Amino acid sequence: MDLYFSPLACSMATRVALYEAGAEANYLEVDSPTKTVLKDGSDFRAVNPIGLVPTLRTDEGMVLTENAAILQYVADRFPQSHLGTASGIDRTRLHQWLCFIGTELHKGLFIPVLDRKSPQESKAYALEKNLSRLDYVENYLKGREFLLDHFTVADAYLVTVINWTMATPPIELAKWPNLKAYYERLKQRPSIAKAIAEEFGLYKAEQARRKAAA
Ligand SMILES: N[C@@H](CCC(=O)N[C@@H](CS)C(=O)NCC(=O)O)C(=O)O
Repeated sequence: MDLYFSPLACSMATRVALYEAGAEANYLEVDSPTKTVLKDGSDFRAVNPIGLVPTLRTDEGMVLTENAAILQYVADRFPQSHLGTASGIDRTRLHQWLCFIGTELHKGLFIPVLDRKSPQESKAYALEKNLSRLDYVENYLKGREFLLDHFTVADAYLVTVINWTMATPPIELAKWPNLKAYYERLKQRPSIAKAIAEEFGLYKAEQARRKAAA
């Protein structure tokens, strides 16, 4: 299995899921601006024409894209890890959270605020329109350990997205104490601690490369 990723990007959720599952995988770093696979200098767009991570190549050679799909694939592929749920309403709830995180938080709130090229007006609009989505998560998490009744790939995705608050000063996590406590708690989880530590190191190396090339 090959996971194409960029350091600390949303692809980290799949890394967490693979660590949770104890799965063997090759982690192939993509330089996002140039869409180059660092290991061999190849063009990532030959694998995924829209050049987005995560992209997963399965052991059977199928190429999968989109966080929600890849995360559910990993959960199904390694059922003993209990990263997903049984079919029925629990599966629907899992799907609901993956879609919410992917659309309302990841793309609706964080990307416009994080993107250096996004105009100030877009950042302000995203904050005005979508910051309240965090109030929703805050209320939901009251008295809960996880999004569902056990750790799932949705938690791996939520922690990955909330981890970006370290680079989005207008989104002060301290304003949402239940969410902050959830994030701090899950960051101690071995799979998440390992993924953040490794990808933070790669992120710093990536920043140094960019600085040297500028
Ligand atoms: N809809 C996609 C979005 C994935 C996405 O936005 N990936 C970002 C990293 S968090 C990326 O690859 N950005 C590079 C780019 O925009 O060129 C999914 O859910 O997988």
